[in-house]
Amino acid sequence: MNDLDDLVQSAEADFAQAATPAELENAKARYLGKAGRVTELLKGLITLAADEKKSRGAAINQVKQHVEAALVARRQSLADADLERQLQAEALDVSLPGRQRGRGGLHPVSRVIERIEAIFGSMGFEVADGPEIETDWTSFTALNNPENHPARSMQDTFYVDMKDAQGRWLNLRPHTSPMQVRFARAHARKYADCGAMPEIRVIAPGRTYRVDSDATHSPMFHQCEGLWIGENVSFKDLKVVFTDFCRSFFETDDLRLRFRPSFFPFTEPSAEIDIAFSSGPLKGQWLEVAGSGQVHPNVVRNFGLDPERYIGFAFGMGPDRLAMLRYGVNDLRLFFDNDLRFLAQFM
Ligand code: 2NM
Repeated sequence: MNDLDDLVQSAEADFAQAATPAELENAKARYLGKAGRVTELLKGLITLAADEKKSRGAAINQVKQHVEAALVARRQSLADADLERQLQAEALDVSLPGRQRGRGGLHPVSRVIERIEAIFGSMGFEVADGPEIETDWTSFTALNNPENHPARSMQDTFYVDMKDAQGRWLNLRPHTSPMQVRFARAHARKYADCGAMPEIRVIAPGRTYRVDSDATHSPMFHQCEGLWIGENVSFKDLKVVFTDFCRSFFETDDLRLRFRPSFFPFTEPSAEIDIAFSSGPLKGQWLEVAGSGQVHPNVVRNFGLDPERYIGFAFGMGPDRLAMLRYGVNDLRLFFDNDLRFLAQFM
């Protein structure tokens, strides 16, 4: 091996040793720099005779080209390695689930109420709204509760330590009927001079309050009452409307309804409405879902209407209980603890 071959091998070895671009440029200087080994060889040509200069010069140029090629190759492989390292470091696992913003959702009881509103809305019912603090008159008297009725007692109803301008005690409404009293009275007033009145068809959903607390009773609970008053509205209409509602709400025709005689001060006759599914986990079990009845003539009168002319029915149900049935929840209190681990299951 002559000195020129040795130089090429030595350069290749030095370049391979260089672990960084900076080390590589230092190694380059040792061969191709001003005082580098290839440069020194070229300088040495001066001392040679012309013919020798030509062949030796050509050989050195060959060496220079090999060294330069080795340098370029090593530069490239260092750059490749660097890129590879960078790609590894910045690698993304595109199969990981994205980080999303929490979307939130409606409370299961709110969803049930929206469902009730949509179903009754499709049957022409409006939705009433009203205050949660009511008066003795709208909560009890207008609804035909006698003065000494136990529902009026402090054991059953939350009172507010205040009276309204007419001197009536205020309470947290124990049912949503006061909204219907307000709605019916406003409706009756609106058409008072018309000689005829469009039917009242309204539901009243919302929060209600009673002194009661265990696994199936919460001091705050929800109610949704319905009212249909006209000149020719009968118990048959109640049966049709409520049967339709149950089938829509539970998304099955596979259920039976039972109207069981009962008593409420504001309706006469009155009936509890029970349903039984013909299949599924609750098959054959009678479940009480609502109270109902033909609105008492005294209540129709308190609506501002003539009970000889106007007649109809009302019903009341518990969205909380319907939510328990729909979502298979056995403790009512879970709905009101506001534990997101529980509530998030219903989004
Ligand atoms: C029920 C059961 C039966 C009811 C009565 C009225 C009104 F305003 F017409 F008097 N609204 N809701 C009613 C009737 C409520 O809840 C179990």
